[in-house]
Amino acid sequence: MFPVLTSTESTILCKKTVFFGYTLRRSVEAMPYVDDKLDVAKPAKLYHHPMCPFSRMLRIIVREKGADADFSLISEKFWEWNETFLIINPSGQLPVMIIKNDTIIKGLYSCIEYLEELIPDHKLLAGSLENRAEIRSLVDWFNGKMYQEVTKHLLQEKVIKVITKVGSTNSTVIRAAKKNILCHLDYISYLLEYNSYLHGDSISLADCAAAAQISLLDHLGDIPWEYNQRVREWYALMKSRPSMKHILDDDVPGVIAPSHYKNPDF
Ligand SMILES: N[C@@H](CCC(=O)N[C@@H](CS)C(=O)NCC(=O)O)C(=O)O
Repeated sequence: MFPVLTSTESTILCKKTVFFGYTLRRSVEAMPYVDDKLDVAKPAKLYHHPMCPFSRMLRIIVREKGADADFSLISEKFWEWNETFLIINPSGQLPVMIIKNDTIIKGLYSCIEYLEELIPDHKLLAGSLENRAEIRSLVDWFNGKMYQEVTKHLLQEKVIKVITKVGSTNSTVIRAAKKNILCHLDYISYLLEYNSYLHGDSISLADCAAAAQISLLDHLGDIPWEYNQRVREWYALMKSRPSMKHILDDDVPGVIAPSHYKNPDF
C-alpha cells in the first residue's frame, strides 16, 4: 500500500497556509463591493493565468474536448484582485469561462462539469460509477493535497513574490515544498504500476490534474526527473498530446523555464 505523507514539514506548511490564507481573505473582505452591470462580448472567453495550475488543467481539458477554437484566452493577474475581474468572479479566483448568453461559469469544477456535459465525446470522467468516484478522488489529491503541500508554496515564493516584488523569498518554505514533491512522484508512480495513465489505459481528469501541477513545477525547474523513471515516461506521454502543447508554449516574463521544459523527449 502506498504510504501517506506524514512529514512534519508538511504539517508546518499547512499551518502557515491557514495563517496566510486568513490574512489574504481579510484583505479581500476589506475591498469595496462592486455592483456594476456586466458588459461582456459574445465569443466564449476563458480567464486564466499561465502560472495557475487550475487554469492549466482547464485548458488541457478544453483542448482534449476539441473546443479550444471556441475560446479566446484572457490572462488575469489573480493576485491583484482587479475590480474588473471581481465583477466577473467575486471570489477573485481563476479559472472562469464566459459562454453563450454571457453566462459566467466560475471555478474549475463548474467549468469541467459544464464541458463534460456539453461535449460528451472524449469523456474524461468515464467508466463505472466506482471508476468515476476514483477519478474524482485522484483529482482531489492533485488539486487539493499536492497543490496545498507543494505547488501553492513554490508559486508564492518563486513567482508571485518575484513578479510583485513584495516580500523576500523564504528558503525554508521552498525546501519543505520541494521535499514534499517526492511523495507525490511516488504516488503517481504507484498509480502507474499497471496502467499507462493514472486511472486505466486512457486519459482521464486525473491525468489532466496531475499534469497541470507537474507542468507548473517543471516550469519552475523543481521536478527532479532522475528520481522516478516511470513518472518521467508518463509525463513524456502527456507532453506529446496536442492538449499540452499550447500550455508549454506560454512564455511568462520573469520565469525562465529549464531547457527540457517544452520537449516531449526529455
Ligand atoms: N478550487 C478553486 C481553485 C482556484 C484557485 O485557487 N485559483 C488561484 C490561482 S491558481 C486563485 O485564483 N487565487 C486567487 C485567490 O484565491 O484570491 C477553483 O475551483 O477554481
